[in-house]
Amino acid sequence: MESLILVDIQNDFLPGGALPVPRGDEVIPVANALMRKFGLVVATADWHPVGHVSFASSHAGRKPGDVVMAGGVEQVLWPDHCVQGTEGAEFAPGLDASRIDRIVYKGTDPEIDSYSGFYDNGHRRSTELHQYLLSRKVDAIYVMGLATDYCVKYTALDGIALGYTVYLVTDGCRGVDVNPGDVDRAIQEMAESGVRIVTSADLLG
Ligand code: VGL
Ligand code: ZN
Repeated sequence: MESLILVDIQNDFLPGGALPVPRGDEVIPVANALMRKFGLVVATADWHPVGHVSFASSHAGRKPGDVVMAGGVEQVLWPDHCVQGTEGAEFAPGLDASRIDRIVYKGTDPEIDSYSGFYDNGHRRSTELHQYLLSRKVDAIYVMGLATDYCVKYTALDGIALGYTVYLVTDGCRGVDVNPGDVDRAIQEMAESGVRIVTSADLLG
């Protein structure tokens, strides 16, 4: 069984949002087209409590982009984003959410961040994503969404480590590129780890 995994296609990651991914809105039509081709669609949602450890505002004297230790791992600090229950945390309005079979919430632990849809950044606790995919007999996942160099990358790499066949749908992703080249390096790293790089045209054609 194959599953489409939509990573964090939420208002705060779109232009005008709290943590805007440049051209992040361009992934929405790709997601809508691909959802029609898959029998199973899972969407992850970044879902932080107020005062989350990944927010620069939670650390006195720190600003977005600074790096601190949190939960035993390095944590890049971000503007407040995807706070549980806020409009910024909702899926993009143009996303055909009626086709989503399961939503997996992540980043809910106040003390540690979670880029991957599978585990927190310290690999201490898992979300229910792996269990859910196992229960649906999924062996191949097609990953797309936001942001290429963070949540998409770590979801794809954990998928490989867990034994899935993992495809990255490149035109369905946009990245933050905090340091120019981060997106290209992320794709390179995924490819070297065994992620198969495809475009939506390969799947829709
Ligand atoms: C993400 C930074 C902070 C992402 C989430 O979805 O890639 N990036 N939280
Ligand atoms: Zn986040």
